[in-house]
Amino acid sequence: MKFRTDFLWGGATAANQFEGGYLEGGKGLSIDDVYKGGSATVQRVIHDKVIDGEYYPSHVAVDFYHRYKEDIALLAEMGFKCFRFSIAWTRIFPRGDEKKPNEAGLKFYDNVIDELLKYGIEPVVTISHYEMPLTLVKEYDSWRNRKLIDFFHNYCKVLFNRYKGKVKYWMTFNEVNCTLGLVRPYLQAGIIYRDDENVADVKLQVSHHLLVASALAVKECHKIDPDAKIGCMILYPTTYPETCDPADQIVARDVMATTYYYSDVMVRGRYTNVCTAYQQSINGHFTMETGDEAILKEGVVDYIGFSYYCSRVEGVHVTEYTGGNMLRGGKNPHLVATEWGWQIDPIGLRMALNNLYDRYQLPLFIVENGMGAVDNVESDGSIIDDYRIEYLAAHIKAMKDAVEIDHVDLMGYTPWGPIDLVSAGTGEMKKRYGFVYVDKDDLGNGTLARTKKKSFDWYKKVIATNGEDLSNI
Ligand code: BGP
Repeated sequence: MKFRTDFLWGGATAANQFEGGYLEGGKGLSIDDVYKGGSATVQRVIHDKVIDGEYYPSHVAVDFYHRYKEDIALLAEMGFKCFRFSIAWTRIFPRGDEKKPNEAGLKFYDNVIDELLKYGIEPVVTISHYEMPLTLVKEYDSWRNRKLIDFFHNYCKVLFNRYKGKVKYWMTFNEVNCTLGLVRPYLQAGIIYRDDENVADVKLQVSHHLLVASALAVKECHKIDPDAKIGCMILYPTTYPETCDPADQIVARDVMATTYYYSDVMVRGRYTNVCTAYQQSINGHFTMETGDEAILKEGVVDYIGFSYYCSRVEGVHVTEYTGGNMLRGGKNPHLVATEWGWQIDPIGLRMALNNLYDRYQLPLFIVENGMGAVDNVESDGSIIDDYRIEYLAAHIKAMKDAVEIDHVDLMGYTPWGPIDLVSAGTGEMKKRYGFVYVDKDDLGNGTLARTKKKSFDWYKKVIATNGEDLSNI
C-alpha cells in the first residue's frame, strides 16, 4: 500500500480569510465582514454593521480577489494537484434570499476555476466556509429558520449547474460539527444564543436544518453532475482519555458525540444511537418534517473531508486546558504546543484516520492541517521556516503509516493556507501557515507582496515524489 498515484496534493483556503474585495463585483456583507477578528472575539450580540474607521481583516484579507493569477501560478509551480477554496455565498447571493444569482460573482469563480484547470489543478470547493450572508442572520434568524434550507439549496443548484464538469470535488459546510461543540457558533451557523431561548432545542433544530441542507446539496450534486464527488467537512479533534481509569474512557467517548453527531448522519443517512443519546443527554427537542428522513437517507456523502491540527485530552479530572482550532481540550504532558497552545501530535492524525476509516469505510481527505507560526524575514529577504517543514513532514509520515501500515484509504492532503492568510481564530496575520509569505501585518499594513519561504521548495519536492522524500535539505 502506498499513496494513491492520483493522490490529491494541494493546499486549502477560505474566501473570507483569503480573497478580500469584500464589496466588489456586487458582493453582499457576510457575517465575517462585520466583526474585527477571530472567532475568539465573537460577542454575545450579533455584529451587524461595518463601523467607519475600524479595521476588519476580511475586507482586504490577502487580496486573492485581484491576485488570483499570480497566486495560482505559485501553486502550480509547487506542483499542486488540487486547490481547496471556498465560494463566498455573498458573491453569488449578496443577501442570500434572492432567486437569481449575481453574475459578476459567478464570473469571478469562473476565472479562478479556469485558471486552476489551465495548470491541471483540480478545484476542491467548500460551499460554505464561515461566511454566510449577514442578511440571513439579521432578517431570518439564521439556521433557526427552516427557510435557510431553501436558500442554501438554491445556491447549491446554481453552483452545480455552473461548474458541472469543471469541479469534481465539493464539500458542504466547513467544520460543521463546531455548531454543537461551541458556546457561540457564529462563524459556523450564524448563531449567538439568546437568553430567552432554550439553547438545547435551538442547537438540535439548527443542526437538523444544516444536516437536511447538506443532504439536499449532496442529492442535487449527484443529480446534476453524476461524476462529481461531494463530501462532508468536519473538524476532527483526536481525543485521548486522560488516564486508564475506565471513567475517563466514558468522558472521552461522550465528548466526541458532538463530532459524530454530524458525520454519522451525513455518512449513514440517519440519526444513530450516538445522536439520539446526545439529544437525550442535553434534554433537547427538535422538529422534523415529513420527508426529512428520506432526504437524510438519500443524501449521503461520497467521502469524508476533515481538518486536523492537534489532539486533546479528556477525563474526569482534567483541569488544565489548552488551545486548539475552535474546540479546546485538556493538556497532554507528552506533547509540546505551538505558540497558540495547539498541541502538536502527528500520531493523533494517524489515529484520526484510523478512527474515521474504521467507523465509516469511506475515502478520507485531509482538507486542513498545519502549524500557525510567526515567521521572521531575514535581512536578505529569505524566510527559513524549518519548524513548519518539521511539523508537516511528521504529519505526512503519520499519513504514510496510516496508508502503508493500517491500509486506510486516503484521497488527498491540502494543508491550510499555502499562501499566508488571515487567522479565523484570532484575525491575526502573524499566525502564518504558508509556503508563501504575504507582506501584511495584524493592522493591515504591508505591500501584500508574495515571497517564497524555504518550505516552498520542500513541499514541491514532497509532491514530486508523491510523499516519498520528506527530508529537509
Ligand atoms: C480551521 C478553520 C480554518 C482555519 C484553520 C486555522 O478551524 O476551518 O478556517 O482558519 O482552522 O485556524 P486559525 O486561522 O485560527 O489559525
